[in-house]
Amino acid sequence: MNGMRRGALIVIEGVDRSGKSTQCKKLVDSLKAMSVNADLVRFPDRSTHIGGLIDKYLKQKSHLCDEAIHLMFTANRWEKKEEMERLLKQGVTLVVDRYSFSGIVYSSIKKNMKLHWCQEPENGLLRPDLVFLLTLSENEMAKRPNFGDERYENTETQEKVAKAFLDMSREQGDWEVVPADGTIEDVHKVLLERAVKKIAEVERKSIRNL
Ligand code: T5A
Ligand code: NA
Repeated sequence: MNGMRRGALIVIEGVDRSGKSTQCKKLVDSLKAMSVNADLVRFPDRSTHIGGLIDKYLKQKSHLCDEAIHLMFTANRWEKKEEMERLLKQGVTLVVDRYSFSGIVYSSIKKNMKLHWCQEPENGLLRPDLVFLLTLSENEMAKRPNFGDERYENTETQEKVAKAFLDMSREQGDWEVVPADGTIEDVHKVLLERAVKKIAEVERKSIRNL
């Protein structure tokens, strides 16, 4: 690779309110402060045309059947793939706020939606080098309810989501389950340490697909 080091693809997943966006932002800021070239990516990316349709759906301003919205979330990742790959090859580490695993989990917990069907359209997207799964105890989850009006923001769905994410973490390598009950700083320290290690580990490895 002629001295060219690629960036790492690092994903943060977890139930609503587990602190994903907070941690993604802090991680990018700390990496930059350490002179690591890093950037933030988030899904859904509500700024694209497809993202606008997803935003309307989440705000319950439109109805779409479960299959259609599933494929839109996936398409929202596909439309970013080339740009993400280009950045990684240029040496930029990408910290991603939700990814394919949210897509699979939130759809497959719905009635009549099969796990395999939900996984298939994600195949061929970039494979993360590291996935952090932020978990909350039931006690802490109850302290962070503050649900808004968006779809999926209810206790029943979140319990199913938490279980589905944990099931998924057992089947995958490169996943780190991180209890996120602690303070923002405590959780950040754990993520930063693991991320720095991973960035050094993958810089000469090729980029893989899901
Ligand atoms: N979805 C998403 C799909 O169905 N399919 C898909 O393919 C994808 C990608 C929107 C919805 O879309 C679904 C999943 C979602 O239901 P979103 O835009 O990521 O996805 O969701 P948001 O509502 O923006 O984010 P979350 O609700 O998931 O919250 P976060 O990002 O986990 O939490 P964060 O960082 O915003 O923090 C929440 C609050 O907790 C505090 C923060 O200050 C904030 O007030 N907090 C803490 N408090 C105490 N201790 C800590 N350690 C704390 N960390 C944060
Ligand atoms: Na978020």
